[in-house]
Amino acid sequence: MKGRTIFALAALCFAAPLTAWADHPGQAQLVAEVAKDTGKDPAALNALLNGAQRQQSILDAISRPAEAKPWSDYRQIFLTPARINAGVAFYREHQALLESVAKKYGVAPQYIVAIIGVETFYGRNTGKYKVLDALVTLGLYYPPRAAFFRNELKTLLELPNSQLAGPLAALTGSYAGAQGWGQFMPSSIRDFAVDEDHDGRIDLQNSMPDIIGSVANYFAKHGWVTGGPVAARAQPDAAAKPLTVKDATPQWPVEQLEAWGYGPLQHLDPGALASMQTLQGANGPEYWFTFQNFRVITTYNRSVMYAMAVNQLAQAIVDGVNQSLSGATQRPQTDSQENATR
Ligand SMILES: [Ca+2]
Repeated sequence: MKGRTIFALAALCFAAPLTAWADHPGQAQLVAEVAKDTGKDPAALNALLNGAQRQQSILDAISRPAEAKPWSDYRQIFLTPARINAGVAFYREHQALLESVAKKYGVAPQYIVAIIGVETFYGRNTGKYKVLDALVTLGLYYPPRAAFFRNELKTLLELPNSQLAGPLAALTGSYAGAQGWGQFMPSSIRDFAVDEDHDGRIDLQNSMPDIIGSVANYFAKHGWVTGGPVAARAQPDAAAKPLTVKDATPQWPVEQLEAWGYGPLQHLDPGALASMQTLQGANGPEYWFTFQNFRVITTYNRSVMYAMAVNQLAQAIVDGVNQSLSGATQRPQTDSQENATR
């Protein structure tokens, strides 16, 4: 019996390299689909996928329950002096590029800076996981989100090399497979990334014009309103009508919200469509009119706290740039409404 087991093990060891034992579940079907869509060589696709590994650390990361932090705690993660100051420095270093790209796409430059500040601390933390491992693990070994991540894996395999920051097998990113300074998923690279420096490649890791242009184009394609407001504080009166708000979609004119008891703390266009968001601040609930551009930020990450952190970081960066330029004539482009949204 013992002898036979050893023999069987030895046979397995010799046989293993000759078989397809390393295939991931669903790999053959995936390779067939990608090869059909793109004409890519199935053998090369299989080699790529066989080099990818299911990573337990990725499954652990995505399964970790999200902490339900109140806004007052969440805000402190992103609105730190270090992140604000680095954003001001980034803005000044890339001011000409930022403002020309923002103008071209009709968006506000400080929001581009704030997105990459919140996502990766201005490129310092773009992620250490292999993107292929991340998407193989979540697309093929994580049933709760398999439909989404398998599609992202397929898209990654279908992207032309000219839209990747390097060889596909070597790309790194977040545990969810997001890449570059703006943390784009493969479908966002395909649909929204741009070759802003016109070198024939899209490189969201190394080309500052491509990084900035791609975030700007993402905002523009998701409906950013040029010069439009983002968010403004409200002061509800004691009899304010309770509202059920499920997301950041603007659904009531400002004047309707005012009639229901939500007074704005600054002048707002009475006809502008707004949502009314409640956040748990350090001194109790905060009420916010939020507008279309706020909703656009939530397409990047659906969390209302995320969008508010981006909004407030953007404002803090503008304030810092203006202070550092005080006395000089050149000031960053801002919009009076946006500038008064804190
Ligand atoms: Ca480029």
